[in-house]
Amino acid sequence: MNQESSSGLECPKPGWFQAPSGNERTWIGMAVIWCLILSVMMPYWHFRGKQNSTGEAYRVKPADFVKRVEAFVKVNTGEESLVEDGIAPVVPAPPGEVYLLAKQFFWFPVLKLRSGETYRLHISSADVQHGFSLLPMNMNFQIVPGYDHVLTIKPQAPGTYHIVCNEFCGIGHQQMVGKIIVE
Ligand SMILES: [Cu+2]
Repeated sequence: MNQESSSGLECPKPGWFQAPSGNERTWIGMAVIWCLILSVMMPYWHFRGKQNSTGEAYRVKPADFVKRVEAFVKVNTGEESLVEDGIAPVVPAPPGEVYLLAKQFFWFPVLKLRSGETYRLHISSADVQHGFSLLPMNMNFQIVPGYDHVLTIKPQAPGTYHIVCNEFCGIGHQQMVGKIIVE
């Protein structure tokens, strides 16, 4: 019988499977053990890790979130705002709801927050999935369109923090850098 299919692929001969041995067996074993360790650590880090969010998120239509960001910027762009790098930072009064939009290929707006104050930071995407990575803190969150991710934050030290996108989101991904100023 001709075992060749119409696509030109051949069926493997009976008895083709051989149990892994030697180095292959060692590597598979290491991978399985590592998977088991991470299966335990992922829930553990959810409760104990300093850089993990509490998972507070709400459904929102991307267009509605954009409107909320625009309203937030309009209300909070007062005389206190200074133009830095050509972009006026938004200076929200604490404590309050603060909005940040991820969009191909920028973060909007630039936020100016006060050290020691508590804010509820809403982050979402207007288009595709992005990655929020706050530097130099190394705090990382997935930003998925359709979800309003809320982080309760309390900036600890004055300075300029940069937000980079760490999820490849398109041809201009590497330009996607935002800023949070803490004073
Ligand atoms: Cu990106």
